[in-house]
Amino acid sequence: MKKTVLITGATSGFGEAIARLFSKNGCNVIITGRRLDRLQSLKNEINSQQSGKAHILCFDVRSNQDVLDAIESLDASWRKIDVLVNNAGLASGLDLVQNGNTEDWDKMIDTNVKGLLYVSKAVIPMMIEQGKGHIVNIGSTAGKEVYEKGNVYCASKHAVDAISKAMRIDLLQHGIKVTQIAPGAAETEFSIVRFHGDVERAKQAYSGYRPMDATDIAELVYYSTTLPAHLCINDLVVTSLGQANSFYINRSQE
Ligand code: NDP
Ligand code: 8X3
Repeated sequence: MKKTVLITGATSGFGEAIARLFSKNGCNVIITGRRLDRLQSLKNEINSQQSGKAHILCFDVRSNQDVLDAIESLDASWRKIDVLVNNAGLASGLDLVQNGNTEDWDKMIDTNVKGLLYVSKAVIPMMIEQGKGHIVNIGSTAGKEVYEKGNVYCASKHAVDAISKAMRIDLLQHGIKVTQIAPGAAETEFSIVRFHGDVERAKQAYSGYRPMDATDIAELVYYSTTLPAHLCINDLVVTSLGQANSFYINRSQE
């Protein structure tokens, strides 16, 4: 029986790479995000090239009603979700707290924290009914440390850290695994979004060292979900060789 994997934020970066890797390995993937054109081209690619199949759910994780409607729309062949990857998220802006833009704050908290909770709440009852499942939350080193101007993004990822620990406790009785993967810097569209479309500024975040890329994170998500049934990676912090933590990056390749 093929596994079914629901990935939020599959239109770009980590989520897109995760969808490709799981479908390549024979899993059926439910790919989600707000950009329907990207979801459609990823679905076409997966359905024509990979052994797993793709199904699209296009919704904004910030709307609880849209999340519920999307999950409710799944027919029986897609409702047995084995793995949920809570990946959709963003940083918006990089400002001192006293200069922060409250629209940026709302976006980060509503997406990274409330969105993750809404999707989880919609999917968990299916996993409880099955008596198994695996939730992988994409946190960040920003959920382990706080850096200058990171304020609200760091707070949102500290919330993911806390929610992951709490979910593991609450779901223990149901045999549902909960893993947090907390990456450092990886080159995706993340910094372009953080800097509101400023591509040059985004590039500078990765200058002088080799950051991780989306396929690195996909490999770790896949690894953590293919361990023996009795094992669960609780928390996995990962950076590239050039990064020690949020503060120390060896940019000597400038
Ligand atoms: P990208 O910007 O490349 O991808 C972000 C994904 O999230 C997109 O598919 C986007 O889809 C989706 N998304 C954003 N907002 C929403 C929303 N409101 N509703 C639904 N989907 C949404 O960034 P990454 O791949 O790098 O980021 C993925 C996750 O990894 C995020 O949670 C991020 O915080 C985390 N992370 C990233 C790191 C990095 O250095 N890149 C390091 C540590 C953690 P769409 O716009 O189509 O809705
Ligand atoms: C993304 C990594 O260092 O920008 O979560 O916080 S960082």
